Amino acid sequence: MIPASDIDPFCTEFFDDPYPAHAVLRDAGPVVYLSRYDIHAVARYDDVRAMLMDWDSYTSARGVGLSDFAREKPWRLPSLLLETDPPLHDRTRKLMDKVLSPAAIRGLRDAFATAADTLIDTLLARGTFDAVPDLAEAYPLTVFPDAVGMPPENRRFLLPYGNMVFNSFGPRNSYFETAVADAEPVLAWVRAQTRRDALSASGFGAAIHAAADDGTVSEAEAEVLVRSLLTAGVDTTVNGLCAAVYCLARFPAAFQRLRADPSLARAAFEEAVRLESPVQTFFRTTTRAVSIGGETVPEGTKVLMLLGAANRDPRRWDRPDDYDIARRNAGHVGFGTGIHGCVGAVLARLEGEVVLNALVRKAAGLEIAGEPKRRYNNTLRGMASLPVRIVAA
Ligand code: OVM
Repeated sequence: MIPASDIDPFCTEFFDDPYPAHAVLRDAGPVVYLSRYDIHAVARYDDVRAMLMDWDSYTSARGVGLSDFAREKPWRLPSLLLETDPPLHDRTRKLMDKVLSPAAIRGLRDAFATAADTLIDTLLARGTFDAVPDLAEAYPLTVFPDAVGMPPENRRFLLPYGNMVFNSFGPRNSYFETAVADAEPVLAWVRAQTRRDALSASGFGAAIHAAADDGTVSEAEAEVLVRSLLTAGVDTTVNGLCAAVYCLARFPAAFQRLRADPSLARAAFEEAVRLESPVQTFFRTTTRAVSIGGETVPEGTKVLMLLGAANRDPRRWDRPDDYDIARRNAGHVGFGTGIHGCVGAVLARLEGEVVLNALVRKAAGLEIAGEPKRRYNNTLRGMASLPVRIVAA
């Protein structure tokens, strides 16, 4: 018997404090039927991980949101990475793996570190600032579009665009509708940024378009792959950086430990991604009857993977709710895993590392200086405002 629950994982109360509901869903069984949406959900670490690894039983090509592309017309032109299966997926993924390879990202390190130092110096001079717009958004909005090869104008337009797409993976609720209305004015601009002639000759964008020359992808496909970068490359790292600042502010011992050894910056960012899981959920659709923990789920079923719940599953993690920058957190699913595991993770980790490294080298402490305000999104966990104070070391 698959247990049923009327928990709504896409409502304000859930977003405000998802953790009690995560525990209920994990404890109910390996798979739970969510009656509100007529979907199934998986919240335990082992089962989420097994689903991520089994792309053949759990397709992405029917959409990784609530909507089933076999039954509903896709809301946007599907992504050539996220919303595909092998073999199409492997052709585009191979290209993106090359464009975002560790070697390519290594070449960005100095510029990214300099930008982080400059930003933290500016924030130190102010003392009190809002860590969301002034740090978590400001940093990716400079370094990432630079790396893609975008012009300097209108980069903030990427935020409402990403907010819309990440909302679109959930139900057509008021968060989605509001996000669509907010993004409408920037849609034409984003589209235009994906064209070859909009992008500088160096950068990820040009590297993707160069693959159109040898026929690896078509020009139209290259534009859709650049769209993936612009969609998935900003809001995710914004919420990752926000998560890290929020963790370090709430766990002052971790901040001091990091200050004593800034080489832990990479681990500190990783642990924030585990604990806060900026990308909370994705769906898969079963391609056959599957067994989850001994329960049979029929073909054509939408299954919600609660990455955030898996990353705090006490079956897998000791003191799961502690921010412990020294823990062995390899294997967390904050970046997913398997063939769809985050293609930009190397870049995201570089951003997290250099920002936290600059912060703890230059600041003696970090504290919350006002009421944090959550930003509600059907997929992303993050904040609209996080007032903080830092003082120079
Ligand atoms: C894409 C895409 C969009 C949103 C998220 C994502 C986390 C990918 O268009 O490929 O991965």
